[in-house]
Amino acid sequence: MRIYGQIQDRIAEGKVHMTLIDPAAQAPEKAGDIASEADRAGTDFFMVGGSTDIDRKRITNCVAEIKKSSKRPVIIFPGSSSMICSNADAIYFMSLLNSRSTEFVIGHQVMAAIPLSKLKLEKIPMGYIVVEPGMTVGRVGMADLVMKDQPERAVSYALAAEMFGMSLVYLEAGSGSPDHVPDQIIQEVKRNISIPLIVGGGIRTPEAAREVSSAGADIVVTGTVAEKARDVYTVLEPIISAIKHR
Ligand code: 1GP
Repeated sequence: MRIYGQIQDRIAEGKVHMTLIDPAAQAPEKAGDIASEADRAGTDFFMVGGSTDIDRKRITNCVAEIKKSSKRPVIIFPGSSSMICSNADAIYFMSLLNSRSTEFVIGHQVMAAIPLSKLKLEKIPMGYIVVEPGMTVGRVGMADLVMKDQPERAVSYALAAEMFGMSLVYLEAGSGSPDHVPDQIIQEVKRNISIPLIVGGGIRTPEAAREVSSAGADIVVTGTVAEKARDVYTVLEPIISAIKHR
């Protein structure tokens, strides 16, 4: 089954967890170790990517190691048009909707369009919205950040994504953010859209994960918490259990 169908099926059963692995943050072998522990802890999908530009070989090796460690699908989460590789299962064809630069709204996507059209890789169109503080992706992506007290702006972007026909909306506080996306923003966006909602950035504890999923996130993403953990399983298992209300 196609990956987007699998995501929808998972959401029909309950909340979904995705583990983000940044190929720039560690060697491919370490990425494989994280994937193996995250799989054991019950993650549903892997996302591979980040804001630091890396070459195709590095991302391909990272995906290969994850695939050796787990049968869960791997989705590329590209920071630029160069982050394409054919050994993943899918790629978010994403637009940073609130970027001040057309490069991140449509430029990279145009550059990637012909090479991507030649790959069998499933493309999942996604509207990406960066919320304060935004961290590296906010800076690199030249985001006109949605501030914490601007739920209506977030709703406007999310509705625009849905009306464009995108399959997912992603609310991003930025990797390593001190705070996750505020509950009110998540609640109001969720109330106004019918496509699945992903929330990530700054989720490090079971309490935060439960809060974000209770506010309305269909899919909760964690990255840094596993990359920094000495024991990935011990840190991730309670977070995933909190999201899934196990
Ligand atoms: C970043 O939303 C993801 O794109 C994950 O953020 O690294 O803070 O978990 P963290």
